[in-house]
Amino acid sequence: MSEPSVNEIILAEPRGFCAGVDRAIEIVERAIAKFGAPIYVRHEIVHNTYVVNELKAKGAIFIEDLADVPPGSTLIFSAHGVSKAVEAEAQARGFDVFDATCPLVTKVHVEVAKLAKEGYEFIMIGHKGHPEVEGTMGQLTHGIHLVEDVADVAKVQPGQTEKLAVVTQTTLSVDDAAEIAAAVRARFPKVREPKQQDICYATQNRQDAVKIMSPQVDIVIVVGSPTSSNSNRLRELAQRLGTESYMVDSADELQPEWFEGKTRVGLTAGASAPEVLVREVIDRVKALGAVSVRKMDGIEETIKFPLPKGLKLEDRPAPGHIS
Ligand code: 0CJ
Ligand code: F3S
Repeated sequence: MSEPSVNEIILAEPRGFCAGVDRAIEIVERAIAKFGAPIYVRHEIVHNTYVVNELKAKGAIFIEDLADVPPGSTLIFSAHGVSKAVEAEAQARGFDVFDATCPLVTKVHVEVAKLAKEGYEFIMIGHKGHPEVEGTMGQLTHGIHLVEDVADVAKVQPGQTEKLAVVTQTTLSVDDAAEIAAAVRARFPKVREPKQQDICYATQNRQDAVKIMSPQVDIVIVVGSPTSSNSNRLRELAQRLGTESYMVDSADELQPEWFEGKTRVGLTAGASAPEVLVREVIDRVKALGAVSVRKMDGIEETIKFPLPKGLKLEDRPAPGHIS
């Protein structure tokens, strides 16, 4: 067995937290600061073990079923969004609700509601069972059909084909989604597509960075949790580009044998993975011999989303509201 030979770490740019994740975490932290613990959160606020554990320690309680939330509680919806049914149940139970749904997911929800009123049915491209897909599909009671891959496009059976629109999950593989959308277009030539794709800027930018980085390195490490769609897509992309690639939830998961015979290590992080974990991975890879850390050139992200009303340290909103 050869000795680890790592020499350089190349950091993808951009990587890690996006504006929607920053906002979602800040909503939970501000709610705890303003109203006191416990604050209930429906689903992991973002798909990251470290973030969730930190917020648990501060007083957040993560639940899936609203029946587990005591009456009179403050409840936060995760960044992935919720269905109309979940929204209605939260209102019926009288919780103080703060909505941490990423505004770019809400934009998709709004588009679905608007076109549905005009008589459209939808083909949704996404991963079955993912909370964002459940939330977006759950904007309607019927007329929204999920396709996960090109094979599904041949099988989907909309009620009509005159008014059909495509929507997607925000965190898909850009290339896979384009291929599936092309298959939808081929089968339903009149299909309406979003003016701007639903895949968000953060997903696009992190995948673009991996495309530039992968050919320059011998191994790619992605920091992200197993449940994180966008993080999984980064690992998969590097692997497809021919670079051995691993995803780790923390530095402890790094295996020294991965680095044997590798000189340059590419490092990136999903949109829900904090920079502190990237720093820990850097330290661990340095211990394997890396002497330099180089940041790639890349797009600078300046987008920032406003917080919901009622969390700007003003008056407490009335019970039963959704902000
Ligand atoms: O769905 C979203 C609005 C993305 C949230 C941030 O990433 P993450 O890892 O929590 O969620 P995905 O599984 O959707 O990537
Ligand atoms: Fe929003 Fe995209 Fe981040 S949808 S939460 S900006 S990954």
